[in-house]
Amino acid sequence: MNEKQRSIILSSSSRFPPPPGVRLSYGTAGFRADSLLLESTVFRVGILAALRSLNTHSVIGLMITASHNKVSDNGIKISDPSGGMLSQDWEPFADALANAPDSQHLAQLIDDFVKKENIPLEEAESAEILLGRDTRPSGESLLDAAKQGIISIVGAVAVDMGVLTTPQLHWMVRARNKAMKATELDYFNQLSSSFRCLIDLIPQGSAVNKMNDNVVVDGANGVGGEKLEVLKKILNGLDMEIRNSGKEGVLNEGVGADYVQKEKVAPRGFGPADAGIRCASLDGDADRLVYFSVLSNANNKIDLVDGDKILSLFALFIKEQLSTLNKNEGDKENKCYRPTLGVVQTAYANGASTDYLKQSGLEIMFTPTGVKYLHEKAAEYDIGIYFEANGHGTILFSEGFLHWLDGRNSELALTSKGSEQHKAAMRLLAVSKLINQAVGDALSGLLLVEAILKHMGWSIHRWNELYHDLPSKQLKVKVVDRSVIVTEKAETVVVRPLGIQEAINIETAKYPRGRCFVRPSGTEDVVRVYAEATTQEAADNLASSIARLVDQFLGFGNS
Ligand code: G16
Repeated sequence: MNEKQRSIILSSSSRFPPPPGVRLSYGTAGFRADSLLLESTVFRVGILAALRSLNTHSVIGLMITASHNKVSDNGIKISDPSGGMLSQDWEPFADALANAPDSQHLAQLIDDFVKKENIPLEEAESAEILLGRDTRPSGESLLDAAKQGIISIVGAVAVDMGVLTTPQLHWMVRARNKAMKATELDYFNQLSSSFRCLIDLIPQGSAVNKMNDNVVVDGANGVGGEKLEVLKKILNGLDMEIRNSGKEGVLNEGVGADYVQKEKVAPRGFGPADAGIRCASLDGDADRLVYFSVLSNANNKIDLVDGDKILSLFALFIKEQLSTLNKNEGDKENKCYRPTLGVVQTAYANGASTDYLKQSGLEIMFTPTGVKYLHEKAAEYDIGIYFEANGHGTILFSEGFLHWLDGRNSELALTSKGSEQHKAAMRLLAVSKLINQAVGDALSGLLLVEAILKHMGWSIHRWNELYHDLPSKQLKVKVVDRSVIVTEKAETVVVRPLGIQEAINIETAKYPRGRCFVRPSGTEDVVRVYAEATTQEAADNLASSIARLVDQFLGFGNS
């Protein structure tokens, strides 16, 4: 790098010194920590984004959010040109940048990386980074740190897109790089028009009216609630009430998808009066979605309809449309395209969901936790549906399949307009526009769930009856150093520290249909424990005994 560039980096980075004695690592979805520790990291990720933009000749996105974490935390997620998460190849560089001890080391790291990757620095190339933030109070100053990092690279421009959901920012990055309309209004218009299209295609005379039309949404007191209020104004065909939209309560405190899914209780603002109503919950940056219905006679207890069931609903619908589309077509060339259809889950998927999907004839793949892994796997199919049980997921359509589908749709419009086959083609096209192709998106996911339930004429109870979840329990254990745990086989086996997996196996074998795994969180400073068994009591006991084991092996000895 030339002297001018070097001196800009040296002088700007000296204003953002790293906090002493703190080591941050790029986790499940970027960097996350107490917001007071993050300025330097966010500044440096700004530099990384500018280099990534130069390297890919594309627009990159930076989202200031800590998603489901508490309001005093913050973090930064990076969107690659495709709208997906930062390429995993760059994660070690992100780690090294975040932990460079001073400006000199930082400049040297950048210089070495630029040379190694052949990044066209100082070659009159321009870089553009879209910036978004959630509603956290620390967001504005961190966004400023990101901007300073970006403009430390000569030729790089930062564009502040304001307060957004994470999936909106990823959608915009993808749209910009595909030369498509990419404003927030374009996003809302695409969602509302494709939703309307699905509603208009609902079969006449089906049980449509039998279901309750109203959905009540918990906005986690975050950006998702705010954005839903905007979307609601232009939506036609959905009766939606939004609670916890952030005007009063605290972000993610007793509200939101993570709380509802992990605690299996109703969020604040919901109670027995809501029994029987279809309810949904978003997380703090609106990239997760779960449904629930409040039970009438129990203390805030709910029937949880989690990401696994959303996946099952989507998979059923897609399969049904594909089989209608290919009906009577035999193997006629060009008319009948049998796309590869696959679903992707993690070890957190309830065993009953996996059994159900297998029985439905679907191909299932498993990856470690983190959408970066699931998304990559799902992209291997013509239609790849991925969901984490926590409600993060989407449906990916390959370019090749969409190209064929577009052509088939035009052909059917000429030869058999309005036929069942034609409608199936139109529905699949509408789904591909409604569901976010960049990343899991609670807003677009919610609209798709609502459209499919209307199409099927299903209540939330009918949907929940697809299969019965095995009782499960999740716990968090505070340990001295969570990075000591190393797992493999999609996080189902601990290989380090030695001996812990054997102890887990012995404990798990005591429970009929028992299943259990532990893994270090990539967003919180804890080790997570998941247990499943045939009764709730057994799942609770198994989780507690494994949590004790984790504590014995690597804890503070405080179980
Ligand atoms: C992020 C990731 C998700 C992951 C979650 C929890 O979600 O995007 O894929 O499931 O973290 O990760 P961990 O168990 O490692 O803490 P979010 O919604 O918090 O950004």
